[in-house]
Order: sequence, then structure tokens, then C-alpha cells
Amino acid sequence: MQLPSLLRNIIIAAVSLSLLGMCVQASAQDVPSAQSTGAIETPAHRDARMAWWRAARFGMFIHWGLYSVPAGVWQGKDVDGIGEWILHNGRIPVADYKALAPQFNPTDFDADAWVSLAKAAGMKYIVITTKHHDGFAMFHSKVNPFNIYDATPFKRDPLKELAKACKKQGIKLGFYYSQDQDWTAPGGAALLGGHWDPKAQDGDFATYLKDKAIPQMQELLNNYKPFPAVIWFDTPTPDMTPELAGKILALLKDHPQIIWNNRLGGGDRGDTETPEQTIPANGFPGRDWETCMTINDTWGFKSKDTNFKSTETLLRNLIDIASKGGNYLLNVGPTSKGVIPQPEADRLLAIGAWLKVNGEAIYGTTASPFKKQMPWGRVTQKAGKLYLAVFDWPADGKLLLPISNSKISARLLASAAKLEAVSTPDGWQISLPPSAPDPIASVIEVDLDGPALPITPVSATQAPDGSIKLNADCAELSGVLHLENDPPNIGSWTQVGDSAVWTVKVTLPGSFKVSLNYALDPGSNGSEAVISSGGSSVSFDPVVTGAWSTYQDSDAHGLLNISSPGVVQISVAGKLKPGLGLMNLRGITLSPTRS
Ligand code: FHN
Repeated sequence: MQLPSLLRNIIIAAVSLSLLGMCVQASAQDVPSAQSTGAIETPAHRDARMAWWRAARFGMFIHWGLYSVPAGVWQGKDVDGIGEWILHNGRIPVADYKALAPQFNPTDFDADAWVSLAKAAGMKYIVITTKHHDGFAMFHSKVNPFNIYDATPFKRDPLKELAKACKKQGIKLGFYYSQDQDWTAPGGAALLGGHWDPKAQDGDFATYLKDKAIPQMQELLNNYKPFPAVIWFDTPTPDMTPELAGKILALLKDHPQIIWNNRLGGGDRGDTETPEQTIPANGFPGRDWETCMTINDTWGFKSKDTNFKSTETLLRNLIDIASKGGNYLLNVGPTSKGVIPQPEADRLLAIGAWLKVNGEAIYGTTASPFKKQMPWGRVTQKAGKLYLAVFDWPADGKLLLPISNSKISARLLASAAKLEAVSTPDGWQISLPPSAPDPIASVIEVDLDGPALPITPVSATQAPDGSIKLNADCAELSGVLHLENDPPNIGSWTQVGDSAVWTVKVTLPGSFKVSLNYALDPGSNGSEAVISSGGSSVSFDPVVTGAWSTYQDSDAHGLLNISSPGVVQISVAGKLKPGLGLMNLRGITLSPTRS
């Protein structure tokens, strides 16, 4: 479940959840964002504008700023939360924070080396923080002296150098700009607790936009040609009215190739949904989307955060996201010397090595044709081919691809070795060599005779004693529901209307006792679950089990009736109390009642 980690980091939680909510509502239909600028954009123009971004699938997020100097520690004490929020979380007086600038001298910064690393990682674009919520500009701004050129001994403009390196090495460069929150400019917004240094911070938001944010955005849009390719807004606040957002959108009108995200505020939907630190179960059908994620637990460098995700997790995330039609914007947090930490670089290089062999399965692909993830891994598709990224190599050497196409041919992508495949009623069974070519993900390339024709797989069958086991990893999940690991469980029950659905082959119908294996943290007590099949349903009141990872079995109220044999659907949905998660669900057992 997302909630435990959210509780650990309250700041990112509130922002992420509100953004996630916003994303889901926004995904209902596809309206070209350029309409917001007043320009008319046909679907064909939009496709052309988005083409490079959709093909890219993998980008580098860089959170680099003055906060890399304290690196999570203020006056000898660790400050909780993400590194780039140290000014806010430490309630540091603005003048004291600004006084850090003379210490910021990233003499080891080498734009070409960063771009080379991104390229070696297989990343196709970079998005860098040009001004985060601390208000410090990482470029030579003529608008405001609180910037890396004027306020530090460095006297260089990293954006100029990066733009040059990106152009030279053929990679796109995008700019993150915190348009609302600015904790060091009078009138800049401050989320989650508001201002703490009124003398330096209080002021009028519209004036801040007019005097700082808008002119700085003009600098960014005009001084780094041919970039930016992307403008990445962040943390919209209620201060950003549609009228004020309109002033920013007006700037973009003169740059028709720019892609921007959904975080401007003021009702603008932008081009891309931006789930943060999470991968939505089904992506955002009909919308372009990009999951942004940290490699450890912070965006901006924190000297003591060594909780790096494994290469396996990061790479499988990339594949998972591609299989749902999205992009992965993976963050690095350079040090105050201008160096990308080695553990981060190592992971990126390992991903790049995999992509060098298997990139065909990622770049330019679209989402899997299947509604549900395959039990053995993930699927992408491109130009009449399916790419099967196998995470769990079947011990019996047989991999089932549940499609009814009349002809396929399969080979290992890495070696081009041909694989035998036979047609069965459940789909094509592909014979594999005894061991996986790649321990993280081995790709099988499958040529099809036409569009993929998926067979809806039955996710559970009835045991001879009449019982039915519904495991978390066999459900079709909607909305923001999420299959989590260790052990596999369905989490993120935070959105009304989301459900988990199992397709079950029933041979012995009747009435069933319904028992759920679940976990519930005390902070989220109070929601109710409904388990339904056909016209029958039972309710379940999850009681606190002690923690999100403490599982227990409990029965739902009443009996679930399945009246006739055949393939049926069994679903679980939540009646959620606002702000509370429902449970982490590992599985459900239906036991027949003896009559
Ligand atoms: O508050 C920021 C956070 O520092 C970081 O920049 C992330 C990246 O998406 N965005 C905000 C939280 O949603």
C-alpha cells in the first residue's frame, strides 16, 4: 500500500495524492492541451508533436539546486523529508538559506558527462530543475539575482552548458520550473503549512508571477534554443487561478513544439499525466503519461539517503510502465560539487546495458494488448510484434501467450534463437531454454499474423473440494490500484470506484463463505469492502491488523451466491472513508457451504 510510505514522508504524500487524484479525473477524455493556449491543434498535429516523447519511454529527471549544499542536514541536525524541501521542513529563515549560496561551487559539474551518462542509460530526454520551490535559479537569470551565476562563486550557467551538450549529443532537454511555490520570493506560494518567515515571504501571488516567475519562464523559453523540449510545472496551488494560468499558457503559444505536464494549475490539463512514485495499474488510456520516481527516497541530494532501489526494481519498473503505455522519468540528485552519485550512475548504466540488447522491446512501443499483466512478466507491442519481457522464467520451460492468432513465430531477442511454439486452446505455448538469458528480464520477440487477439485468461479455477482461491497477482485492477510485492498484495485503495476483478471458472456453483487475507494499519481504520459476483454481494469490515504488513484472515458478512456453472467475475470494491485506505489484500478464499 502506498500509505505507509506516505506516512513516513508527509510532505510528498499530500502533494502526490492530490496530484494523483487530479490525474485520474483528468484522464477521462483526451483534449489536446494546446487548446489551452488558444491555438488550434488537430489530432494529427498533436501526434506529431508528441511523437518523439512517446517513442522515448525513458528520461532522466535531475533535481539539482542550492539544497544540495546542506544535503539534508541543517546546523548539524538531520532534517526529515526530501532533500529539496529542507528550507521548508527545517523552517529555516530565508536569509540563512540564501547565505548558503557562496558555498555552492559545483566545480566538478560536467554537462557532457551527465548527458553521456543519460545516453548510456538509454534515456532519451532530460528534465532538470531550473528553479525548485526554494526559488533559487540554476541559470543566469537577469530577472532575479538569487541564481547560480550571480549568487555563487561558480559564475557559470549550467543550463547553457547542458543545452549545448544535449544538442551535441542528440538528446532532448526539458526544464522543470516551480511556478507556484517559491519560498524565498515575496508572494510565492508555500504548500503544507504556509509561510514561516513572513517578512521575507508574504506578498501578492500575482505580483510574484508578474515580477519573477513569468519573466524567468520567458528567459527559459528564449535563451536555450533549441530547448526546452518540455516544460515541467510542479505543485499547483489554489493561488493559480485560470486567469493567471492563462498568462503562463500565453507564453507557450509562441513555442508550439513544447510539451508540458498537467501541473500548471488553474484548470489546465497539459499534455501529460504525471503519477509520482507510483505506476498506475492500467496507465491512463487516452492520455500520455509519465511516472516520475526517485532512485532512493529523495529527489534533491541527501548525503545520508542510501536507500537505493535495486537495478532489478528500476528496470522492471521501466518495463512495467512501457507495458502500460507510459514513460519513466527516473530521478538523479547530483551533489553540490556537481556529481551524480556513483550508486545512481551504476544503476543507470546497468539499465542501459539491458536496453542496448533489448531496447526494441521498449522504445516506440505501445501498451500491452492484454487487460491484465501476464503472471510471468510484461508485454509491449510494436509494428506487428509482441515483446514478452519474462521476469519469472517458467520452471517447466513452457510459457503461455494467451492469444488466438493462427500463426506466430517467436525468438529470443538477445540471441535471435528461434523458439518452438504450439497452439493450444488457452493460447500459444512457447518452449524456452532451461535458463533465463537475463536474470532480470529476458525478452521474447513474437511476430504476429495480424493484430494480437487476446484470450481473456481465467484467473482462477475451482478446486475439487469446491473452494476457490483468488490471489492478488491474478486480479485485473482498475484506477490507481496497485499490485505490490513481498508478499504480492493489492494496495492503494484510495480512490472511489476502483476495483479488483477475477475471472473464475466455476464448476460447482452454490453458496460460499468469503474469507479475506488482508492487512490494515491503525491509521486507516473505517472503510468497508464489497465483494460481488453477478447479482450477489457480501460486505466486509476490515479491522485493524496492526500494520500494513501484518496479514490475517477474516470472514465477510453473509454468503456469496454463484448460481450456475461457467466463467464468472468476482470483484472487490471499497466504500471508502475520505482520506483512508481500505486494506492491503493478499487474497480471498471462497469456501462452499454444505447444505
Ligand atoms: O514538491 C515536489 C518535490 O520536491 C519534487 O520536485 C517532485 C517531483 O515530481 N514534485 C513535487 C511533489 O509532487
